[in-house]
Amino acid sequence: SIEKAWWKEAVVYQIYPASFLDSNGDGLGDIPGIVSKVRYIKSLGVDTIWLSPIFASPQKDMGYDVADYRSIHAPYGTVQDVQDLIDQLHAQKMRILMDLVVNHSSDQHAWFKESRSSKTNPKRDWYIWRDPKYDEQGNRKEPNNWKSIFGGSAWAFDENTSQYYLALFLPSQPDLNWESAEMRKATHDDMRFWLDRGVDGFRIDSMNLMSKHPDLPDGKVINDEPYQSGAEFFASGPKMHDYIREIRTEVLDKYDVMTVGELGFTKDEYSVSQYVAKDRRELNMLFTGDIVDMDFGASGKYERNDFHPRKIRKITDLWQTAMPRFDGWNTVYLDNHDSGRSLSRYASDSPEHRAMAAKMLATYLMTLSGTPFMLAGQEIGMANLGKEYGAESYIDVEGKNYYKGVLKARGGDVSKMSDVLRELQLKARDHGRLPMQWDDSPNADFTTSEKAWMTINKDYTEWNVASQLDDPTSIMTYWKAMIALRKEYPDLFVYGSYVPLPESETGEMILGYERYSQEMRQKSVVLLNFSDQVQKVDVEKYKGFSTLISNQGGDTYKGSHVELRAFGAVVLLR
Ligand code: ISL
Repeated sequence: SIEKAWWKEAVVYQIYPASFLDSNGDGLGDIPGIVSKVRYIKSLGVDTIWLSPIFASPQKDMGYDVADYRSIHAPYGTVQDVQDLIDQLHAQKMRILMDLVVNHSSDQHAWFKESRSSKTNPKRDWYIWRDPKYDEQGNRKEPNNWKSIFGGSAWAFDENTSQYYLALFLPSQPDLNWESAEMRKATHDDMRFWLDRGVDGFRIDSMNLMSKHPDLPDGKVINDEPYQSGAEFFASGPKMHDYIREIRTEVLDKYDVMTVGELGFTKDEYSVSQYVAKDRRELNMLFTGDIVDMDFGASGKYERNDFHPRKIRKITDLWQTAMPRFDGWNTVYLDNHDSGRSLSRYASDSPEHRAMAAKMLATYLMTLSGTPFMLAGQEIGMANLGKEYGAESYIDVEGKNYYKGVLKARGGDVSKMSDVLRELQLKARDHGRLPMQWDDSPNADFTTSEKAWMTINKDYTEWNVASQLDDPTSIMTYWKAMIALRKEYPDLFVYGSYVPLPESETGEMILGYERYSQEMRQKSVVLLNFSDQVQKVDVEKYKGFSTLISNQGGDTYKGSHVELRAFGAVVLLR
């Protein structure tokens, strides 16, 4: 049987600090804004928050470029404000996770400034420096062919010392060299700085990129482009598990905390399980990425690849059954700050389906094993920016770089960009970062400034917190009920076993699964309609079950079958 733990029973609420609430009228969210909403967050039933980075940063990648891990980006507040937030959360018996961004730093970090100052600087090897290569004509070339995750070469040339440094994201985000024991020690100290202030754990950014193949070999060439992925050599390198175990024994084991690692590129279930299998004593859980990439193409995020319910069936079945086999634990999530809203991508944000679809997805998140993570705004059915927003509305560096690259390749002809715009409208990171919609007053009450730091989705006049708070039929009310059910039935929904219902029983548009508690004391059946059509499911074999919750109201049983409305969700219990 599965060992119980607070972090397995937690329900986590992700806050993107820039976009939650602006308390001082500068157009940008801030820490005091979050403090003022602690009671609101608690009222949802969630018990833990994850804060995306709030640290001192030039904000080239919205704080994922940290210049000093021990001070706070001034417009967000101060270390004292963060202490206040930690204390207020703890007073409400809630917890807080911070983002640990240590695969790379900002180029404005004191460590990098020292490192780049000379080849003999003691911190030179805290980053990854290499000599240039030269082609037959004597032209300078990068040390290898790796492609940056944000486009272009993964190497940046430094004139001062005539060497390249590795930067897998932006050139202003140099990769730290985890081979350096001194650098690792300094990073451990930074972690302790926050743990000693009461932080309850970390979401570890780009976790498995910390160990690269020591020879940094060329990536496999799969097309005629100048740069190739190289991920087979920079993800989950040979020392990855050593670094994680060292963090455990040197730092984390001295505190009662949880860790969730962001895991990219590594996909096979055995390798994945090695980070979270209990006997390995590494991390508590992972973001495996596949669930937010279901509509990405083989050649990259913005290649068209339509969502189909079969994809979520496959991924859900895979991890729900693999984790117990390896005695590991996982997360359950559909949204984060790196993509479009799941409501708009995997379900529907059209006016007639939006509320049903948002509730259906909430049902998914709250009835599976693993620790659920929701993104602020999910509780009110926040959606992507609509079709009326053009390319100029997209300000995030990832989408912008992509758009610029394609535009250049197409000779700068904007009229040829409609396919790219369509993909941005679905998947751009901007959608996951839209300011929170608090009420229908100007700027959704997110800020008193005339101009928010980014677009506020104009649908806020209808879709906002205030309008849903006291409405028994609202998305928010349903979310609260779903979270409460998870807390009421942990043996079933948190720790229970998972049995998939085959497509032959549910039809291809329905995701169905059974949950069993120990010794089968409780049994539950979850049926989720991922289509905008009515679907019928035969439930003859579930005689004696009754409806625990449903997003479609009224009686869901029609004799021997359940009739699911468009985006309907039904949970049966016995
Ligand atoms: O954003 C992505 C897809 O749109 C991912 O490829 C993402 O870059 C990757 O998952 C790593 O993400 C994390 O580290 C990045 C940062 O930009 C992301 O916001 C963060 O979640 C660099 O720190």
